[in-house]
Formats: sequence, structure tokens, C-alpha cells
Amino acid sequence: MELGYIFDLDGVITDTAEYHYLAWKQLADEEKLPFTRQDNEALRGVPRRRSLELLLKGRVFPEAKMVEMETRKNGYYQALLENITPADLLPGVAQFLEAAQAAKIHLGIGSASKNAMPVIRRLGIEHFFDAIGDGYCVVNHKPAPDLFVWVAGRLGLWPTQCYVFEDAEAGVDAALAGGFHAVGIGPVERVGRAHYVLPEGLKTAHVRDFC
Ligand code: B16
Ligand code: MG
Repeated sequence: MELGYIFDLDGVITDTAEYHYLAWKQLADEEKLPFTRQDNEALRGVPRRRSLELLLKGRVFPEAKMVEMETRKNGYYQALLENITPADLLPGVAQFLEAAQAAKIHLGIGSASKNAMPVIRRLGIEHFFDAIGDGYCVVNHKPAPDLFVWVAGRLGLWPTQCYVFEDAEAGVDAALAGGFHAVGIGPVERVGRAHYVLPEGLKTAHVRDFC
């Protein structure tokens, strides 16, 4: 049977969470709003607008101000992305992708980020993937399954033929809702609903663990 592996980007392939934190923190400081690293954890896998709403903790602003704030944060984030190199792949990721490609497993990305393409290019891994789904591809974000279903379709596979690798609770729920096999990356408290859990990331995984 043909198999597909669909990877989330931030938290699975690389760790841009610190850059997201620094960019949101700069915005929060400018707006005199409290924002901690722990607050940032709740934004894992969450799209930009929803992240801003969580940061604002119920404060209400006009739409134009909301757009201005998310644009400003994205500018700070994109400046930080200039620092990314292939050395920023998480441990074991390059070996895992090479082994999966050698095993003729179809590979895709399903990321909520509208910055996924520049990140993937800077990491030097674009050539591994037959389908890349990012924050522009579907309307309904994780925990809706739409993005992973979109990527599976581009791979020419059914969800039941695909394993989704996710570090966010919302991403695991999206995979389960779509009928995918879910592999959680990180602590059981966060991704424990997945069919498989890799607390230390892909570095401890072998491509055939999921067949
Ligand atoms: P952007 P993923 C997600 O990426 C991040 O985990 C999340 O923190 C971020 O808010 C979201 O992308 C949107 O990113 O502002 O660049 O469009 O985990 O789905 O790869
Ligand atoms: Mg993620």
C-alpha cells in the first residue's frame, strides 16, 4: 500500500516558536500588554489572528487596529526568520526525511503558517516534499482537518494511508478528525490523544515504526 507522511512545520521540523515569542513579545511590550513564554505556549499551532486574540485576553480593538498589530508582529517575525539555516532542523529530522524518501513514502507539509514557504526554503528541505500546505491553502484551520485532507489529496492518498506528525493539541485533533493516523511530538499532556507519541521528537523514530 502507498503511504504518506504529513508533517507540521513549527515544532516538528524546526522550532520557530521562540521567534514567534520574540515577535509577539515586542508587539505586546509596545502595546503595554503582559505576555510571557508560558502565554506563548498556548499559541502553538494557532493561526495568526487567533494568536492575537489570545494575546489580547478579551481586550477589544477595531478591525483596522487588529490588522495593523498582526502585520507589525509579522514584520518582526519575518526579520527573525532571516537567521534560519539548515542547522535549525530539529535533531533527527534530516535523517528521518532521507530514510522516508528512500522508502518511497510520499511526503507532505501541513502548516498553519503563512510563512511556511520561506522557512522551508531557508531550511533547504523543499525537495523532499510532493505537497506543501500552508496558511493560505484552506479556510478552516486546525483543529479542523481541512489542511491535512488538502495535503493528502495533493499526495493522491486517502487519510487512512497517511500519518500526521504534530506537536500541537489542535493539530493532533485535526489529524484524528480527518481519519489520519496521528503521531504526537512532545509531552503526553499535550499530544497524548495521538495514536503514537514521540516525547523526544523524530530523533527517536524510524521510518518503519509507523507502517
Ligand atoms: P504565521 P505550524 C504555526 O505553525 C505556529 O505554530 C503558530 O505559532 C503560528 O501562530 C501559526 O503557524 C501561524 O503562523 O503567523 O507565520 O502565519 O505549527 O502550524 O507549522
Ligand atoms: Mg506546530
